[in-house]
Amino acid sequence: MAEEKKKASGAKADKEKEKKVDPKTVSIDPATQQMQQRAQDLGIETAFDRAFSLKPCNIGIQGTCCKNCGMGPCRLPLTKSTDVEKDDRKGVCGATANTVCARNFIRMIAGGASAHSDHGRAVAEVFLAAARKQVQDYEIKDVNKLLDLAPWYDVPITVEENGEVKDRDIYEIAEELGEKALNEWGKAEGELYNLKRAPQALYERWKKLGVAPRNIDREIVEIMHRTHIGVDQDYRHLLEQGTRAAIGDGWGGSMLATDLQDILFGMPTPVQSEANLGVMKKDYVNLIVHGHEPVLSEVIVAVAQSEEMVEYAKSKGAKGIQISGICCTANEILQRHGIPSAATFLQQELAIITGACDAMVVDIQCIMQNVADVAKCFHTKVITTHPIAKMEQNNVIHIEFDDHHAWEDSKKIVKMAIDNFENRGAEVMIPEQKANQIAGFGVESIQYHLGGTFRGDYYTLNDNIINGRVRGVAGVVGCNNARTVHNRDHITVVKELIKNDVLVLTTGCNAIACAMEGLLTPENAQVFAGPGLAEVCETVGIPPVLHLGSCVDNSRILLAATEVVKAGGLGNDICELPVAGSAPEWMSEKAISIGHYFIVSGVYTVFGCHLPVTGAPKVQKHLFEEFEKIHGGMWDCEPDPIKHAHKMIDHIDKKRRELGIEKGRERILFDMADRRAM
Ligand code: XCC
Ligand code: SF4
Repeated sequence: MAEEKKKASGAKADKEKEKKVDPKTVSIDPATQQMQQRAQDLGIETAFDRAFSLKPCNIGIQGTCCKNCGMGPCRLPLTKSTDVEKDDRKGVCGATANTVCARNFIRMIAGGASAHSDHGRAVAEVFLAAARKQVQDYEIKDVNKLLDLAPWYDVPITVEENGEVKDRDIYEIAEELGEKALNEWGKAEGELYNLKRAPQALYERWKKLGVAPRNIDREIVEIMHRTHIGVDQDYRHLLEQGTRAAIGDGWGGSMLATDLQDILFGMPTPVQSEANLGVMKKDYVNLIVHGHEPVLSEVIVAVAQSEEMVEYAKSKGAKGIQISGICCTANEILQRHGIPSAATFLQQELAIITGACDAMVVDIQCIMQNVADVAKCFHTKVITTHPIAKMEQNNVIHIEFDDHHAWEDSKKIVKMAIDNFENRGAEVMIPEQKANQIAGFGVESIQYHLGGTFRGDYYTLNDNIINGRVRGVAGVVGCNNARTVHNRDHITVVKELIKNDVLVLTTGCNAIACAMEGLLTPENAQVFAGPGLAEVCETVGIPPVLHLGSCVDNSRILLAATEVVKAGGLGNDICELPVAGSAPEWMSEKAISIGHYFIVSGVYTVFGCHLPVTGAPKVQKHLFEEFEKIHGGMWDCEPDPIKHAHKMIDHIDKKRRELGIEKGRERILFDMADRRAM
């Protein structure tokens, strides 16, 4: 009997094992489906398979599992029998579910803020070295941006000599700026310089609430301290510290990363390119750069485009070198050089499964460890380059990148990819799919396209918001998440927004998803945008979805919103604007930090999938409702992408009513109906 039972359950287990995810269901993108099918045919496992077989922990998902000390983990699920009124769930130390949940939440903020900010710090270090002319391969490229930024840091751009005012030496300005910038991470006194770049009302609110970050690192460290057993045990007070660290990310580390990268590598301007796995080329050496810091990828791009390397590739039988990007490295080299984007976060393993990836060069963040296992089935070389990020698998090569020999190191890497071209074994299968995209918008280029005649402000944009052609503006950003259909929620949310005349600003993997679906071309405004937005896009020649860069470039969205405030007519603060934020397929801690700094900058922000706060209703209520009165913006979560978009639109309409500009929109719609009737 026991034997039989065992046999039966064994058979059941075998059957379970055989059950595989249907490749057609993992993504809305045919290229992704095709490569997932190929992976299964070849017996290679991907994140889609693991998400299918590995169920998420149902207590962790509520945010109520604590493992902050050795007496735990203490699991405090909210169940049907929990009496929410007199909620008596407690860990061994007595921490309530609220405390546990808030601690976990702000630890996610700490993780995200530290990732962005450490990236920013690395850029600041290279920046300072370049200003001091201690590195050969970096220089001050964008002098105008340098001169724009310097005054915010109290760095003079002129000098007085014998009573005469003269321009100050560029490298001298850069050095002083670099020193002050680097000091932002750990300065002993004062507050971050960038805070004053926010609208005055917002800055004053932060001061009044006492949440203005003192420096970038300290607020993150303080999160770790406060969440240690037995320190801060009031969820509102804990979340307040999350707010400090998140502002230190958005207006600190991330903004510094963006600004200094722009000065070092050039300010993005609209460029044309392509996106999706189809950008890889069969007869070319395919070198993929994946990760986040452009300090490395900028030089790799330059090296790979050098005649010497192209000739070398040809000598090895290739037609040339095709570089492409994954994740935010893709966005960085796209916005400055028009290099095509090969893949979103969830397609990284699939890029190797094409059999055509000769080298995947990675640095930090969002790199799946499994790329090394997939690479074992092909000839692909996986090369780690960052001093803080290695992989345990023995097929991974570590070539540590040093800014002082950037060119040499990059050459070594590019050569390795070229030398590997002839080792291609398995049949190459590159999906056909790729789409055109225009990317590389920045605060400055939006000003150029949507500014008034005087170009000093966002006049045209504001005017079109007031007259109702543009209903509002949404920042839709963030990752892919294997727990939902790849790209489906991104695309559904964005399409629904533009259909309803909401101009979308995008970054991160949402930007890559939009590019893959053709939403980043001006022509497609006519196809997907509502009549008002389409008209504006046509007049000024922009896509209905503007690609603003990588995830640290979400700081551009904050500054664009600030420009809208400054241009006038739409209130005095970001929280008064008809705008909303969204991360339909978020997964990383960085997304939580971004969401939080959007919200405490006054932007109502909706996340897709789930948010790990559902196990502590009071914490959720605080973030979703009470936050609005404190910060002007609040969290929300809505997994259904259509409802998700409409929550944003409803908020935009509420703000329009509060501003008294809802009439403009009624008139526009009326006119349009009229014109159509004619
Ligand atoms: Fe990573 Fe920046 Fe998320 Fe994409 S969007 S999965 S964080 S690459 Ni930033
Ligand atoms: Fe449990 Fe408290 Fe330790 Fe957390 S800190 S694991 S709730 S005893």
